[in-house]
Amino acid sequence: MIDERLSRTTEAPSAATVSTAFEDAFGRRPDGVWAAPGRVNVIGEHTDYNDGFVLPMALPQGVRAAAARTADDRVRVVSLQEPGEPVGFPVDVRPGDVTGWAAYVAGVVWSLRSAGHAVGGVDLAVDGDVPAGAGLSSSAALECSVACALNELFDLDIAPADLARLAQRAENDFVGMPCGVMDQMASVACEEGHLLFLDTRSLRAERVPFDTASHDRTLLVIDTRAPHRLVDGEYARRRAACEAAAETVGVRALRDVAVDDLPAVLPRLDDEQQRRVRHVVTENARVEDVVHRLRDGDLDGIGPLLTASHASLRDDYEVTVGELDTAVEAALSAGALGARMTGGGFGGCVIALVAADRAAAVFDAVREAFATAGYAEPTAFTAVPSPGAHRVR
Ligand code: GAF
Repeated sequence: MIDERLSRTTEAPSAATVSTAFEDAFGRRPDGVWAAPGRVNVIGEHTDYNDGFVLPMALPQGVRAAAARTADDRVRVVSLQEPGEPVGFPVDVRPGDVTGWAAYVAGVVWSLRSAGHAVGGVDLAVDGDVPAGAGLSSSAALECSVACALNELFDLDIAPADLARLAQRAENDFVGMPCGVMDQMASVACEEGHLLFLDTRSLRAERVPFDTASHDRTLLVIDTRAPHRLVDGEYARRRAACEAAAETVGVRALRDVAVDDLPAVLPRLDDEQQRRVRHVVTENARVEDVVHRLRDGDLDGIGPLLTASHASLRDDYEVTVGELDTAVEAALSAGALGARMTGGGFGGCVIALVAADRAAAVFDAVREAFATAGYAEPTAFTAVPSPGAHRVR
């Protein structure tokens, strides 16, 4: 039995609410409503921009976008999370023209049009319930809800993986965040009840069943509410170190280095690169190990691999902060089978695999440890693998 405090605190943004917001802003009904989810990554962190493996699942939380074509060549967008007049821009918007939250929307319009897709004028209303800044991919959910809406409204017929790449390009080249493709692929390609085992080089995906309830287990997501610190600069720096190391080693990407290659490869790199490379290479191996165990029905067996991933992110990749380490340690001390930070790091969330009847006790232990350390009060919810992006109405 799950403690009530750990069930979702917010109602899913409803199609009716976002449709009403659209009608209030634009004085007519939308042509349709599309939904795209946020995600948690079960394992495979900072591997996607190294052409490696990831294993995310979609969350029930996400963004809904109500949209309708217009006769002119302008885009207007309102957000229920950012009350105010619609943000407007021409369809031939360019990087730098729009900043703030609407840049994620403008970036998708720019990215699709830059790839030759005939996107015309459109009105949009968006509503989301992915906590912003928690590392649960609220930006990818926004990008992908808009990308799906444009794809259908303008009959573009873009395949999901291509849509994810275009949304990633919006974030890389319009917003200026050099992310990999995991979050956008998770948003468009995840399926209910499954993890997405994704090869980020080929974008080949396998859906791996993930039914924690049938094992009396729960995946607890603990939001440390630690403010993201230095995220953009540090993320870009990690990425650059990996790319430089790949060049030194003479491989296309670190994905091409195996664990057995490490003794020969590491001495050729500087100290910082050695640590980064060791993380990426061992993390890819852990993802494959987790997938093998899940295919064999060994859910508890993934626990130590999750914990090892956290240690590697803390010691070698250096993207954790005190709140993340404290949450993991407290969860493990209270009996979690495994725990790790999820997402880019420097704040955000921890996931913990726990016996279902221990979920509340594990969360209480984290709260107590946070109170002792003088950290802000964390929040938590239990996550189930939810559907990827789809049209709601
Ligand atoms: C962020 C990025 F957006 C992803 O592409 C990925 O690199 C992740 O950090 C780390 O695994 O969510």
